[in-house]
Amino acid sequence: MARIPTPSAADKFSFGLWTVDWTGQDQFGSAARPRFDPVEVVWKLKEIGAWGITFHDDDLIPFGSSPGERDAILARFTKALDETGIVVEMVTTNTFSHPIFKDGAFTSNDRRVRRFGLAKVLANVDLAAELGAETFVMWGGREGAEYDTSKDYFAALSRYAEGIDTVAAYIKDKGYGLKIALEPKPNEPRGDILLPTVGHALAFIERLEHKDIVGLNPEVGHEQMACLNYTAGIAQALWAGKLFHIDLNGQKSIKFDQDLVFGHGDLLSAFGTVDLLENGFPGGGPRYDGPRHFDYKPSRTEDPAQVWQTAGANMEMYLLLKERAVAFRADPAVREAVERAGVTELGEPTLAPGETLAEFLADPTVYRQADPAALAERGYGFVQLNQLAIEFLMGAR
Ligand code: GLT
Ligand code: MN
Ligand code: MN
Repeated sequence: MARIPTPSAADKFSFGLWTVDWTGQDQFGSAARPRFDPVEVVWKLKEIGAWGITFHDDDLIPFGSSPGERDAILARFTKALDETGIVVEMVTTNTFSHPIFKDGAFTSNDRRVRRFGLAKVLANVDLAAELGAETFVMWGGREGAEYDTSKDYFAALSRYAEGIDTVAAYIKDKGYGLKIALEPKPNEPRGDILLPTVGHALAFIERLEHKDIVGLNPEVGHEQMACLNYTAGIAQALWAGKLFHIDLNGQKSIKFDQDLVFGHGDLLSAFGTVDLLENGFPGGGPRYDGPRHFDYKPSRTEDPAQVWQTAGANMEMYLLLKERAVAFRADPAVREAVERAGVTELGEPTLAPGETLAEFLADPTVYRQADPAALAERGYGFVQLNQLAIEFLMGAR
């Protein structure tokens, strides 16, 4: 008997309009499906149990639309939002499709392009605020280079910071409740993209004037394209107080950005991610309570009806993993293995309460008289703990 969980608005699942609406056009082939009407997408998302929708300015309002066309599109769209209760939780800007942005927007070598890009982003900030979004994602897919000789990286980072700070200052000036979430990616479409990983982006944010409202939107596949651990990445973003949003999807190893259904790539890593999102750090700490946002692409092989099955698959994968991760943490055998592994011991500060560095250095038992062989004796049992996790994941427990 299959036990398939049913998503509801309380799960806070959201989808990019560009995800379900992807026509399958890629580097090697033309569109394999027609586009949906955005109003139909809103109703379909409601039907399958999603809570929110996100979009790029151009996904909804085609580039070059007249003000009249823009208003008509927005009127129909917001009517569907009102009727369904679907929320616009995040808005982002397309600064990568039009050939204007072939060398980037905020970091194009051409200052006229940088000014055009900045104005496009600011106009979209107004739209995001108008629709009640909480997060403004910025993915700089064209901010980068193919050739080191083509880019002054110092100047590029300075212009990038100038751009983000200008947008943040505008948000504050207008009194909008928006937060900016930068989305790292190592490469594709550029040969190398600036802010390639969570770590690079966190370090970049620290240099910003308005860093208080700038955080991250890490994507599963983007970290995995760089051979990095997504769960560890979002953990560090949480530790830094910067996990503002997430893009969930699937990726199988280091290759082009696959944007598979969440859990259809590295399933064990997805389990770790859901465990962190739903159960938090084992010893407590900051939690992520934002949207569970999917940024995937329904494979080109799927027909329009199957697109909605793929969207449902993301939510189903998440809920199944959630159920497994919650059961895992509640199990007495797991708690015992966690204890044995010393996972909870790590929460204890290394220096004793009130212990000075001088006292620490003066204690001979710590180092000079310590018995390295005895310290090396301990077995941690990490493999058994991991085996338990997999047994839960596979439904054996
Ligand atoms: C693009 C990219 C995604 C980003 C989107 C936001 S656009 O599809 O591949 O990872 O999240 O700009
Ligand atoms: Mn991606
Ligand atoms: Mn993404």
